[in-house]
Amino acid sequence: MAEQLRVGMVGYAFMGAAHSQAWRTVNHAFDLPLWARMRVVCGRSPDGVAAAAARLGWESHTTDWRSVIERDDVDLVDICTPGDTHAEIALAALAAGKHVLCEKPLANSVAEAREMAAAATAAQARGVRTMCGFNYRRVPAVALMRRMVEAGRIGEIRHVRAVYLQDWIVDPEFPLVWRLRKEVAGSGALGDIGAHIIDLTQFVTGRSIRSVTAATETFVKSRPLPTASSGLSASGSAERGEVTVDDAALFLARLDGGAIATYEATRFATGRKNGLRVELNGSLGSLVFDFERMNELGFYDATLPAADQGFSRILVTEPEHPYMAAWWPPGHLIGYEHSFTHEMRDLIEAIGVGKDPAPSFTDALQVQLVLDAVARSAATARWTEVESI
Ligand code: SOE
Repeated sequence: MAEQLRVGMVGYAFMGAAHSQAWRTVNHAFDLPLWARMRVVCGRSPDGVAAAAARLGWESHTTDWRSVIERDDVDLVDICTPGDTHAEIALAALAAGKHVLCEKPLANSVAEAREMAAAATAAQARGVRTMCGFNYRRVPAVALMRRMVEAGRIGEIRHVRAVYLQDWIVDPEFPLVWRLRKEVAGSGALGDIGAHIIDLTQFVTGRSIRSVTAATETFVKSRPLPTASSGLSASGSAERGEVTVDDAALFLARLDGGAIATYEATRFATGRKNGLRVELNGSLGSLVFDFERMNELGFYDATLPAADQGFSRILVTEPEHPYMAAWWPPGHLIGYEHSFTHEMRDLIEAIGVGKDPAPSFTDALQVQLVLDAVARSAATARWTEVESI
């Protein structure tokens, strides 16, 4: 058996469950230089984390995240907590020489993200690796989209059109969970799902957002305080609290290279459950990714004879397609959870061969700078430049 990569995970809700599935699966799907071992999971509730360890497959459990970092049988700390704890945990882990995988967005502020990126860069010299968990990069159809853009298949990109549409808080009586509190989440739809489409569009185009003009809205101003919550569901009490984050964020953007873009991130798109869609229009064609049809990539090839032109649908299940050789014969589809398995594949391989995985904490800092520019623009109703790294 390959050398072990011993993992300690902090947090065990939705992302913790998705990461656990990936740690359990990755070495059974891919031949990798290291074998992931699920040593310890950490959570605030003694009973909750004990049940999570049993359910998710962790060898031990604790309620003290610092003990995870102090253990000499943990090589990598996987941070699956709300954003208000990312910086403290990541900085402590890096100082202890642990590799770090941190869920998105990297932090709740630019200042924290800068500190984390600087610490990660310094740690690289000690062979310590970091990655931020923008999992949608690892959907095969998204990775293929990037490959086709890089190959020039759609020419010069003129338009980027990205939406991330959810509706889990349309009910005004849905409780005030942590994702709706600025002091915990940093922002609302903007940082939670807007971060995904910012990273994804910069990844597939290879271009960075340079300036934005934005509008945000909070439709429901107060909600019942939660009595219990898990993932995206919760139950409420009679007492109410103020919603301190955006319910929706819409912005226009200019990317380097000349493309102009539209972005929409909202949790009030009634009927849309996890509606992530990106369309690129170029001088030679277009590409469309729709998460609700995540095994397909839409392609319009304007170099064909006019009579042959039309949006085709590439079924992204061939062994030649990114990640797919590890799974099933052509035509057999994969799911949301595979994006996390692919994320762990790339992280383990990078650590095993001694290179820095992507997206780095510096890549994630750039996303944080875009989030900050959107928030500043929404507050001033002006076009706003994205600060430099
Ligand atoms: C809630 O909006 C959420 O769980 C996000 O936090 C995840 O990043 C996204 O992948 C699914 O929806």
